Amino acid sequence: MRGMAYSIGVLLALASATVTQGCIAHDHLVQELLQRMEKSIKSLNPSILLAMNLAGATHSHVHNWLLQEIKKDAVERAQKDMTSGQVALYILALLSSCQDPRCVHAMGKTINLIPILKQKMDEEISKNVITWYTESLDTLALCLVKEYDNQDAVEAIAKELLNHKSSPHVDTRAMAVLALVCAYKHTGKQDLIRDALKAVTNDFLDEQERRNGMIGNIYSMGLALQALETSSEFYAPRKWDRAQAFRVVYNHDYKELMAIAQVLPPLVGKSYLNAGRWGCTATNRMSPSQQLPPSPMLGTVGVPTWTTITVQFSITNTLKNYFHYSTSVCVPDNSTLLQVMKVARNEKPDIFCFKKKKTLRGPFVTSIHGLAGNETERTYWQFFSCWSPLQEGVGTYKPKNWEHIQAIFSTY
Ligand code: B12
Ligand SMILES: *[C@@H]1O[C@H](CO)[C@@H](O)[C@H](O)[C@H]1NC(C)=O
Ligand SMILES: *[C@@H]1O[C@H](CO)[C@@H](O)[C@H](O)[C@H]1NC(C)=O
Repeated sequence: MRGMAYSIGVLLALASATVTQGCIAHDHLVQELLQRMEKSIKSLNPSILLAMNLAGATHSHVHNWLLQEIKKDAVERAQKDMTSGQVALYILALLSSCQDPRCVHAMGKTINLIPILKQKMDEEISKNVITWYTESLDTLALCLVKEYDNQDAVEAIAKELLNHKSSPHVDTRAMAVLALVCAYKHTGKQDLIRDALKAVTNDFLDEQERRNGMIGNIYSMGLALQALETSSEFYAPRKWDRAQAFRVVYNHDYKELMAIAQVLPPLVGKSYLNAGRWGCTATNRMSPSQQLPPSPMLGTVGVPTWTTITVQFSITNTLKNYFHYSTSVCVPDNSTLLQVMKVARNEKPDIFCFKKKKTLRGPFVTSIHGLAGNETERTYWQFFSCWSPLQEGVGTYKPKNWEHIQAIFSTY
């Protein structure tokens, strides 16, 4: 492998005439690293799921398995056993998997990771046990889920970067750069953040020039590349010799899982900042066999490029005996909840069967999984988006991508 990695480095160092060849070699390296990661997964690791998603490797069994296990683990352990940094990584991993970290559902339980993260972060800050790396990672996760109410942390990170310009590790400063780049647009402290980002990124560029491409050590390169890739507006007009830095990475034969997981995203032009807004609809395309014929009512002329969304649907009855089932379905964007339920029924008829009746307001769901509401007993199927009751019926309500819809057998 070292030989291969070396020749890739040489290839990429060549002039633009060989760009195509370079790309092919580069793709091989990415594939090779992905395979290594998949083969050597021994324990649950959100960073690996995150890297796979950013690299677009979302179709393997390993990926699906990992996602399910990560969700289970989050539901079981986030509150009790995890540090704020771990919760933050789980949030990034889930976000990049097009899952809503506010509504993680596994094994019959649903949790919201955001308040858990905030609470743990506050606790660790007040006990002074938090590291700058963790505080930055937490801030990044909160920023990616659009929670901007932790300005104190943002400010503290920026000040730390300015006061101790080169003392924290490259990894720590790189993570801080990612957090601050995300926070920059949503803060009142733009001057402070700009100064901090300018200082750190210039410091990285200086070090790279001095050390022939190396910033920190070979294991900080992943995060350092991510940081420089996303912060060019803060070191402009200075230019980054990207090729020089990448050559260091190409010439190293990465073996450790975590090192691979951090270096893969920049190799595919991504950073952890892409965990949030990365094209979920693009990765969740329906397989041809699942596709519904285009509805003539939608009147789309050009067809087959509609986007799809993933909706989680679960049904729970705790009133009469007990049952709980959950599934994810892929439907065209703009589908109603009724369409979601029909896809779920098609895929698993014996579980997600349901009946409805026509009313003046539209379809009313009378029974699910063979269990019907009853006026004498004052029971009915109530619908929720996560834990908020829907304010519309299944015939008109249109779930969003990643939304978790629950039908819960309830009384009124
Ligand atoms: C009582 C009531 C219920 C009762 C009805 C049972 C009963 N035996 O009374 C129960 C608790 C079952 C119920 C359920 C729901 N309801 Co309701 N319900 C009402 C309420 C307060 C009065 C309806 C009524 O009695 N009208 C008088 C009778 C004589 O007229 P009716 O047409 O025969 O009424 C029937 C239908 O309205 C039907 N029904 C009741 N709710 C809904 C909702 C939908 C979407 C449909 C298609 C039918 C339906 O049940 C009524 C009795 O059989 C209305 C308020 C309102 N402004 O209308 C909300 C109302 C109709 N419900 C509403 C909603 C959202 C729901 C749910 C979807 C809530 C949820 N999160 O699950 C569920 C339906 C889920 C499903 N299984 O499909 C909304 C509908 C809004 C909209 N955009 O259309 C309303 C307007 C409340 C609101 N948000 O202000 N509801
Ligand atoms: C969504 O569906 C409604 C009908 O249910 C239609 O009127 C509307 O144009 C559709 N919007 C898009 C963006 O397809
Ligand atoms: C509703 O429940 C009552 C009392 O449990 C029962 O007698 C009745 O048959 C039920 N109605 C329907 C339609 O199932």
